[in-house]
Amino acid sequence: MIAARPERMRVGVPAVLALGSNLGDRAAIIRAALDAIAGDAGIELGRVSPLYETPALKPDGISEEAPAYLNAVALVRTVLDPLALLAAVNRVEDDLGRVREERWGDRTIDIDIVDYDGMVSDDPRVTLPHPRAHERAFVLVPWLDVDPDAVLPGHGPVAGLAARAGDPVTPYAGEDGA
Ligand code: A4P
Ligand code: MG
Repeated sequence: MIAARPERMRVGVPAVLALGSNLGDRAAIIRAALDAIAGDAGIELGRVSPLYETPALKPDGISEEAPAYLNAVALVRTVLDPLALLAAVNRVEDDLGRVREERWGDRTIDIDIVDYDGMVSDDPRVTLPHPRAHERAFVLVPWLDVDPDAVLPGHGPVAGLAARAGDPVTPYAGEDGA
């Protein structure tokens, strides 16, 4: 009998999730979100980036008044379609006390789908890739940590995008992000 190659036994498709928190015990909340994602029957959690501290980006630019974020990126594989994956991560947000008030408002946890198997979609419910990921160092830098060869569909290699993105990201000393 020929042994199956490990790749063949993998199920689902790869996706990239971005996590951000700027309220409460940010590191603990991101860790709890990752645990909940890992516990979802339809999602297999892969590599998780370190945490980065990043000033809050508001619709009119970076705000030093708003609480700073911790951001991280997680690679997953999933058998869920994009809408079902979004519903799953929205449930995790809700369970962790996310309140939706203002756009880009402060939040305990935000989980975005950055990339879903290279898919391109302008569905407003789940736009792929995430429409602002290409210009955000707080997404690109941690993504590069977990996948140095990553490519953002329609925008090119993440390494080049990260080098061009201007927002400051600082490795978070308090945690290892795992
Ligand atoms: N939606 C569409 N496409 C997606 C996708 N690919 N992933 C829809 C996730 N959601 C997607 O999301 C609003 C709507 O986007 C949902 O109905 C969903 O169907 P939301 O999470 O309720 O609200 P939001 O996150 O405030 O809105 P938005 O426009 O997605 O915000 P962004 O662009 O994600 O920005 N600053 C720092 N330093 N770090 C951050 O992480 N995050 C934001 C949020 C702003 N500033 C930040 C950070
Ligand atoms: Mg969001």
